[in-house]
Amino acid sequence: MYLSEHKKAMGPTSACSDILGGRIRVNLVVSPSRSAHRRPRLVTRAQVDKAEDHAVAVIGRHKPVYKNANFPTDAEGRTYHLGTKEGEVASRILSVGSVSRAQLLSNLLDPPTPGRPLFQRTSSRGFLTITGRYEGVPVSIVSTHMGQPNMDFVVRENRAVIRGQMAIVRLGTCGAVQRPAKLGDLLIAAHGSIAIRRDPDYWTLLDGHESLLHKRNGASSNGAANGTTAATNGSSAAALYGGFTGRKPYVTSLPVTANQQLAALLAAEAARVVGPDRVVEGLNASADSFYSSQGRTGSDFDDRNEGLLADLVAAHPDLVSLEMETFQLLDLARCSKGSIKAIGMCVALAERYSNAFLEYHKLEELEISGGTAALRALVRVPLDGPSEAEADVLKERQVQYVWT
Ligand code: R1P
Repeated sequence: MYLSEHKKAMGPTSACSDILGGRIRVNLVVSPSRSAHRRPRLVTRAQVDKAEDHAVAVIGRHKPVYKNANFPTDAEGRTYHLGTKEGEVASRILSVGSVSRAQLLSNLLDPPTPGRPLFQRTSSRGFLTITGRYEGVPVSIVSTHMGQPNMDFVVRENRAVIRGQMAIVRLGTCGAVQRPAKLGDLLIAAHGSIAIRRDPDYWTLLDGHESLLHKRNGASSNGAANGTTAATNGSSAAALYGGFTGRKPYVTSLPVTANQQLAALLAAEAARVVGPDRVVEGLNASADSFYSSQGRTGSDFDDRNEGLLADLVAAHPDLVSLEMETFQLLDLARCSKGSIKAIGMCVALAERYSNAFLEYHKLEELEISGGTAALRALVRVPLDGPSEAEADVLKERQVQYVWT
């Protein structure tokens, strides 16, 4: 469903936010109390294809035919998870976590021309892509959802449908790990990002979990169930798999760097929007869990993470933010053979050192501030266009661009 229709369906709902003297109307939330006829219509993919007005969501398992198992695309060239094709995604992408943030920030785009609404597509996996222009330059806003695997889909599948160099800015939310980062600040991963991973082998070796060894030793299922097979205790596992000494429950990677040109542009634009005292540049850490590998403690699981945050800060004095996607973005950009410039910036939603959490009603304005800075940086960063050979191929294929 296009945005204008989305707004019609939602009705004039939520708050207006003032930013930079401009008034931005935000239509975000479908209240559960709204009458059924106002809720977005759910249709099957077959109905979407026939419908004149695109639907807000796609349900069901009907999928087109995919032929290439190595990198599946359908007959139209649409990618498997994001569902977009060449011409629908701009080379400058703002990646945000949630669908509602993507919809909110689409209000910052140049107003669409009459009869030509912003391009919007929701894939069967729930990835939303909105394409339009910002300050006249084509940009896309993509909801990336949570975690490194989802960022992997977004970077790789967008790379596949865009020719020439790309720029990707992530605008997320995060925990502020230490001062000077504080609630509501914009934290920029200018020093790059490390990854933090919970290492399940730590528990395997510690507790002597047996399944792996049973398989190796050819144990019968009965033996495995009864734990009677030889060499199935933790020390045997440790002997086989490298020993327990020095093993830690959480593994951190070396840092990957961010694009410094984009980082400088983003820092300057963020300072212009919110003021320099509310922008902090430093190192980010992306964890593979919101809980254990971000040092959140609880009694339901044996997580052994009580000292994790202190260890991270001691090892990385410039660490400012803790979230779940930036590392994957920077890592893929680093491996993109020079074809992707990337940076991450997050609104500090929590202070991990004081345990404070931002009042949620303040988030929307901060998202708009961060989104404004990110879009400004995105349209200013220089990018190489497609090579001559690629341009020829595009011409031959007569690709239609949704922003023209
Ligand atoms: C966890 O609540 C989610 O919020 C943060 C984390 O990285 C994770 O995705 O970012 P987003 O607000 O962009 O989703």
